[in-house]
Amino acid sequence: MRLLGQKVILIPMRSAHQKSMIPLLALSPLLAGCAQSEISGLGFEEGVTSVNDQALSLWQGAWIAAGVVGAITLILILWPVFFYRKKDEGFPKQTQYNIPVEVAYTVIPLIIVAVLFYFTVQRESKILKISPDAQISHFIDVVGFQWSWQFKHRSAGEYKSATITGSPAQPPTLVLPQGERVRFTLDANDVVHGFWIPAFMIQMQNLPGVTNQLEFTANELGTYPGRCNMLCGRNHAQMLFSVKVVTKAEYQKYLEDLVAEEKAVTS
Ligand SMILES: [Cu+2]
Repeated sequence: MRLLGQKVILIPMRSAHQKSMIPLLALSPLLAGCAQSEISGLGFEEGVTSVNDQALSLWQGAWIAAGVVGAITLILILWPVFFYRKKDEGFPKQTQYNIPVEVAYTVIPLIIVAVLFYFTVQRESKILKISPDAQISHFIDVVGFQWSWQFKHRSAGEYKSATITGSPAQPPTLVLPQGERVRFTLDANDVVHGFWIPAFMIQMQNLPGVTNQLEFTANELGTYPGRCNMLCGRNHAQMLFSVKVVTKAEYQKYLEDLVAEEKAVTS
């Protein structure tokens, strides 16, 4: 179409309905990847391990507390913006040395930190509790080294130990039995590493010369990514591993195969 010598391109107008659909459509691929439980768990699922059972409500509570504090702060910022706009050129009334206000903004953050601290310590002490050996089904040593992991499965029936050692080229898999309590003993050969399984809401450091211990039960079958989360050197980013939760029978079979492999190599 030409109007006064200029070419005019007609662009069809989108209806209001179409416009309102755009953000929803943009979000749908993101939301489609999330299970309902992941949304309510703010990125984490309930019941995946015994640690999730303790840590998830702390995670949700901290976000709710942060949301409430954020909303109150936003209201306090917007309130003067809308209701106390500049009305004249006069210098506004000054309220410095207002003791009640200064006491309030000192005491309120202290209370928030104290409440978060209390619940964190309470959950952490439950998560880090070490049970009597008789209540533990399996013992696994986790050794971090530059730049991979070694998992040594101990006290598995008649097997003394079965070991899997990874490399940056071949990241190892940590196989765990579903529903059985496992005690992990964490060590490092060289520098500090961080044993981290994000979906299980756990991370604990592997320290040279110090032995750390952690126990949990993996409850959901599946494969989960694991990482080192301490910057431990040039190839830190390659310190990947997988965690595979299998049935008890599959775990026993896995140990048998691992022992057979070790025997074949050493004989
Ligand atoms: Cu590392």
